[in-house]
Amino acid sequence: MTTEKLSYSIKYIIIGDSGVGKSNILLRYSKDKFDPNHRATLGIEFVNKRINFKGTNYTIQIWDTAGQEDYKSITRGYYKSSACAFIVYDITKLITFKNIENWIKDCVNLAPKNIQLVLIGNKSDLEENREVEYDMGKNFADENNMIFFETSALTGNNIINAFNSSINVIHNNIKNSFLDDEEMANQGIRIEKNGENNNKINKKKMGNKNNIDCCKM
Ligand SMILES: Nc1nc2c(ncn2[C@@H]2O[C@H](COP(=O)(O)OP(=O)(O)OP(=O)(O)O)[C@@H](O)[C@H]2O)c(=O)[nH]1
Ligand SMILES: [Mg+2]
Repeated sequence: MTTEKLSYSIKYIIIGDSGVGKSNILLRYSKDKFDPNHRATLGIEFVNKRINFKGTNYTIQIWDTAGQEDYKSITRGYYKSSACAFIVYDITKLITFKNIENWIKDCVNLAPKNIQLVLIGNKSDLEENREVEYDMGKNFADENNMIFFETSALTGNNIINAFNSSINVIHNNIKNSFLDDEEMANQGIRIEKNGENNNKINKKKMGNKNNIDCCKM
């Protein structure tokens, strides 16, 4: 029997239309910051955030994708081996909610079948411009087995809750041994021993401040 303390690396992907606030959700979660300008993500970027959740160490490796159509051929390559997908719309733009179905189709076609889906209605601070009612998001999420939160990357509302509730599902799956090693690997969950991260790609071009690594691809 091993006495090594295991930790886990979990791959997340954030998808959704351009401008819904994907990069700012990640910025808020990883650095507790907000960028008022829309600097469209070009291709794909990732951030590693290390956390302790219920006594277990996790590296949450979050891949932030470009929402712009031009980059789809690049970003589609990053769905595989993801344990969790955040699918984001903007509560002030109905079209971004309507497009959620297309983003789910991409997940069904490209991601592992047991991927945990999280539906995020972002920009909840802009109540006066709301086009998508809370219940529309909640009902859609319930029908499609998704976790649901309305968030604001601007105020930080519900950002940590959204990550923690998805980590909780994955944590329970791991701790209750619902997944064997192969299923974990297929779902982007990597076991790390003594804090060693074996993924060579992650070590490329990484900064390392405050438990955060990041990289532009
Ligand atoms: N009021 C408000 N504005 C937000 C919020 N989140 C993002 N924004 C703004 O919306 C714009 C787009 O945000 P981004 O995070 O760049 O959007 P994105 O989804 O990453 O866009 P792409 O990289 O092009 O796919 C920026 O001007 C942000 O400052 C929010 O919660 N509230
Ligand atoms: Mg972006």
